[in-house]
Amino acid sequence: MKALLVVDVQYDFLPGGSLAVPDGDKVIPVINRIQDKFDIVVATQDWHPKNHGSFASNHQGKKAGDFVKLSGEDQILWPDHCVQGTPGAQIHHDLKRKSWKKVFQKGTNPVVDSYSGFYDNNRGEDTGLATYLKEHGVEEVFVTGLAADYCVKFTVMDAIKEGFETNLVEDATKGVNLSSGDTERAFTEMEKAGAKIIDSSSIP
Ligand code: VGL
Ligand code: ZN
Repeated sequence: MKALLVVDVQYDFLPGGSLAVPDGDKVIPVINRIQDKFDIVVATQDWHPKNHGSFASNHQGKKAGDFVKLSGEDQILWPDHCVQGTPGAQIHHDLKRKSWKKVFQKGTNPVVDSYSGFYDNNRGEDTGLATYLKEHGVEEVFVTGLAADYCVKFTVMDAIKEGFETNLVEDATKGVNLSSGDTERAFTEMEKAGAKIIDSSSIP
């Protein structure tokens, strides 16, 4: 069984959003075009409480891009984004969601960030995604969505660790590129870890 994972295609990560990924909206038609090719489609949703420790606004004198220690780990600070229940946290309405089986929310613990759709950054909390996919007989995953250099990369890395044959659909992801070249470096890292980087046109 093959599953398509749609990572964090939410208004705050799209042009006009608070943590906009340049050209992030370009992934939407690609995802819509390929999703019928999969046995299962699931999505992730960044879903933070307002007091989340990854928000610069929750640290006196800090701004987005600065670092703090959060539960003992280095944490880069972001603008407020994907606050539970706000319009920016919604998944973009142009995505065709009728066949989606489940949306896995992450980032709900205020003291730990959670880039991966599987586990939080300390690997303490589990969203249930790995168990869900295994229970449904999934052996191979195709990862799409935002952002290539954060949540998509971490999701790909955990998918590999969980034993899934893992593909990154290159034309269905875009990166934030806080530092120029971050997305290219993320692609190299994912490939080295064992992911296959593919174009959507090669999906049978
Ligand atoms: C993401 C930064 C903070 C992402 C989520 O979806 O890539 N990036 N939270
Ligand atoms: Zn976030």
